[in-house]
Amino acid sequence: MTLRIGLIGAGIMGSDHAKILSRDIPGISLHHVCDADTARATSVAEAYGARHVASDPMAVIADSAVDAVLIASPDHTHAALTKACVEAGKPVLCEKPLSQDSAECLDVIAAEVKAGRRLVQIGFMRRFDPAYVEMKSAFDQGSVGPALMMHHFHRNVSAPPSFTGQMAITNSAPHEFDIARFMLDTEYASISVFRPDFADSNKAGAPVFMVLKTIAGQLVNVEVNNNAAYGYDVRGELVGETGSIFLRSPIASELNTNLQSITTYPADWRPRFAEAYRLQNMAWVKSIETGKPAGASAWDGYAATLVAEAGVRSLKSGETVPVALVAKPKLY
Ligand code: ISE
Repeated sequence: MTLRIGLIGAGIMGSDHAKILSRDIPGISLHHVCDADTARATSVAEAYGARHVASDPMAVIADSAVDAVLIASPDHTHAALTKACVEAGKPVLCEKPLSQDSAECLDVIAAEVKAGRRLVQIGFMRRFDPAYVEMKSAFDQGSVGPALMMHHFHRNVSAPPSFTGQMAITNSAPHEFDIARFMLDTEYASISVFRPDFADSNKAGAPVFMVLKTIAGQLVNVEVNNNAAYGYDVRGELVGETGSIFLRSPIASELNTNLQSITTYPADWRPRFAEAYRLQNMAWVKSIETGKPAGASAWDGYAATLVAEAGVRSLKSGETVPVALVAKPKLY
């Protein structure tokens, strides 16, 4: 059986997903590609063998030949499109964040609860990244004892042109919010957000430094710097009572020359997390075949968005903002 995929959004991530699905994942075909820019949709459709092109995402969701949908359109469209997929009974992999508004996430959750089955996977691909997987397995085996702290830094060369307002907190940081709660298997109690005094806060993706407390009392700090200039760089460390687990980026080679050792940085997240995306998309397709959900759920999407929302409030008020989730539905 071939699983026919509808792709909504044919920009940077949409075309990358089309490539991964067509090149690396057996048993699927790209059937329908949608983008507001039909030339862009056509070029992705032609490159990866999709027969149908649309500019209206609802046409993809309604297409009876589409078995499952991958959403990689702009952030503000994610929740409504994900909800439409759930209402159409179609499995959906939605890029992060599920929304920048936690109320919209709750709408998606309500739709999924009504459907009575898990249909939504959120693209928190780091859960599949071999380095984070190793960190989790070492931690779960008790190698460093109970967790005390987690450090994260997340740097991009420059903020994409689509970045506005507080997207360092609402678009980039949700990866960190998700991976730390996944790693520590807990939720957050509060967040405080700081910005260096001399940073131009009008600049899209202006740097932020956040300190979160989990309900178990652990501390999590996150630096997001979307204009770091030198390369794409994500690191982390989980500090336990008897040791620490440091996250290393995969390095293929190291050049030793002129009394130096040189490694290179990727220009953005795609090479760094290429394997994570591949494994995530594979797990998604497998979860549709087996009916067993994989990866981050709509609930996880809501949890990350709720923290981001509290983070934006903290940045504006200068106060520590509590985070209080609604009761978790049994479905999750
Ligand atoms: C981007 O949207 C991503 O998801 C990347 O993984 C992240 O590193 C980047 O900061 C985001 O803007």
